[in-house]
Amino acid sequence: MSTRYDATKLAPFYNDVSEVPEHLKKYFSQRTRYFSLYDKPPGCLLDEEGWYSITPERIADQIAERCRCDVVLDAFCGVGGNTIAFAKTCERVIALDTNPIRLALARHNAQIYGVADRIEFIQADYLSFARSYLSRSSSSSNNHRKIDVVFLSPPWGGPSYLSGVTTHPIYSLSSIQPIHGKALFALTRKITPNLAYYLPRNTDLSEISGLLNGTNEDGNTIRLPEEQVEIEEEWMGNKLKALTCYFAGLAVGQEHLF
Ligand code: MGP
Repeated sequence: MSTRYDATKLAPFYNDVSEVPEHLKKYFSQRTRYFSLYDKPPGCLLDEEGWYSITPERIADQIAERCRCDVVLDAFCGVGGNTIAFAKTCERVIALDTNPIRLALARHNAQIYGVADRIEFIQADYLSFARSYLSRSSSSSNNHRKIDVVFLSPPWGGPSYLSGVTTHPIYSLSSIQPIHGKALFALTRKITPNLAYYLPRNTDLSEISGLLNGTNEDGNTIRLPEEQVEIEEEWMGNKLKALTCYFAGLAVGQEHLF
């Protein structure tokens, strides 16, 4: 790898399980599922949040295939699992994260995969980015760049998302960070209707279908004519890992809405 951008001092690279903190060991044992090139020198790097929230590569590749387009926005890029996959199927990837270290790790990992030059890494809070993007688009500025697809893989509130607060561990979109998952959806739909939303496997399905019955803060309805949401279960072997929800032109049978 060319060392145009070296992040090796920003996070430890673990060679052996004995070096890994106890609470990260279960994730380390899945390292090559996260990054098949984990060991390729100088080695993929993950911070703690990266270890527990990265999308396994096979799932990320499948999502990226479904999101094939010119410009995709990865709103919460983390250490780059999805961003790298998008760079294989899309012309251009805009990758946002609020955390500069995580962004540096994502760029480092993208270099290992040889795709960094297709990605624009931006240190930004997605909510501010979205609002400023929308205000620029309403002023119809010429240098406004169209975003075709937005991918949302926000923080779910930590690795305890499965435990729930009741005897029925159903996950509610109200636990999504940094704002209610419904509000995050409504804001994003103003950028593009074509969005993919990566959610916990125990998410309340009625909340997901209810996303299409909401209104934006400006009172506009969110649903396109006859639109439905497609929910894809992401399995690895016999384990269900997560759900990906496809909206508008990303859902099978709704390509005309793209
Ligand atoms: P998991 O169930 O916490 O881990 O996460 P594991 O070890 O795969 O599951 P186990 O049941 O085998 O023990 C499953 C997947 O959910 C992870 O691989 C991530 O892709 C995703 N994920 C987990 N968390 C806590 C988050 C999160 O906060 N945000 C996002 N976007 N994805 C997450």
